[in-house]
Amino acid sequence: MGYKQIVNDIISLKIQGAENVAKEAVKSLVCVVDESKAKTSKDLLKELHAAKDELFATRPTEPCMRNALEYIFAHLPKHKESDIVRTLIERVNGVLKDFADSNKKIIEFGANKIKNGMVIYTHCHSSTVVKILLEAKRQGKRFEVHNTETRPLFQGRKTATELAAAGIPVTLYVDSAMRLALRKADLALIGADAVSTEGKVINKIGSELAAQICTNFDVPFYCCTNSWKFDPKTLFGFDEKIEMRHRKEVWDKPSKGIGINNYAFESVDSVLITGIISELGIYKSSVFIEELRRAYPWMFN
Ligand code: RUB
Repeated sequence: MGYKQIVNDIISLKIQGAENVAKEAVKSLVCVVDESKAKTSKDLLKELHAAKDELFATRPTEPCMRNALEYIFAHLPKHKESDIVRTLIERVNGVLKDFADSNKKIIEFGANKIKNGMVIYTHCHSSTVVKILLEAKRQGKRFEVHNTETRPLFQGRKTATELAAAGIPVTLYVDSAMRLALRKADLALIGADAVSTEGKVINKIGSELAAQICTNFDVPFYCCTNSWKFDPKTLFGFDEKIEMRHRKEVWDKPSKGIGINNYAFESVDSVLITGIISELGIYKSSVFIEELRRAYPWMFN
């Protein structure tokens, strides 16, 4: 797949979910190098920086992608082309390895939360949550999943399809039946697109509603995420931007005079979050931020 194809697939959500977006974005830099006709190292760097800006703009609520790209660009040499390419590839592989290592731990910690006989609720499609559920199944645990379809683009169907293919009993609900989907749940696991310095988690629209319903029914509500989703700009008073997608995704040809809001994400208040399941362990939001500061000091600089 070429660079432009990856960009288009991220925009159209063919590639979706924070971690998949970040992985494909960093890999697309290697495509930029492969496809480049630049004659000088300066021109190559210019192309790479233009790609970075274009990738940033594809999905505005994706600090995992931004952190990964910033990390790669932070130490790119400025002169010899072979040095630039070598460092770029080393860093891309480094990011992918870090994601893979983190995943192993998140999957282990998350699967430990799942017990025989549980009903587990999830929303949208988080590759992290799906992997936790698959691992619990692999360990021989018997449980079922209730999930919501996630209008307007129905990522919930993707989740349900992947779980059913793995032999996990799964029941899909329309979004407005979220309360019913959660009434019999023992545990809610959702993903994360961003984590703010106040310990808020930004995830698919509907996530805070789910968290509020969990509070009513006393269902533990966990967000499953790697640490790269922390957004450092929230340290300095900038709010995480919530992506507003095209109205046509909601209603192709509405009658004249109808306004449509198509927010892709919303912020879940930290008081509603039982814990954040990350590679660092399972912590309340505020403790997670402290642990993060210890493990990834560069994110705070
Ligand atoms: C996907 C979504 C996912 C998070 C986490 O939204 O909200 O829960 O991105 O995913 P969209 P992961 O479909 O709009 O990208 O755990 O795979 O990083």
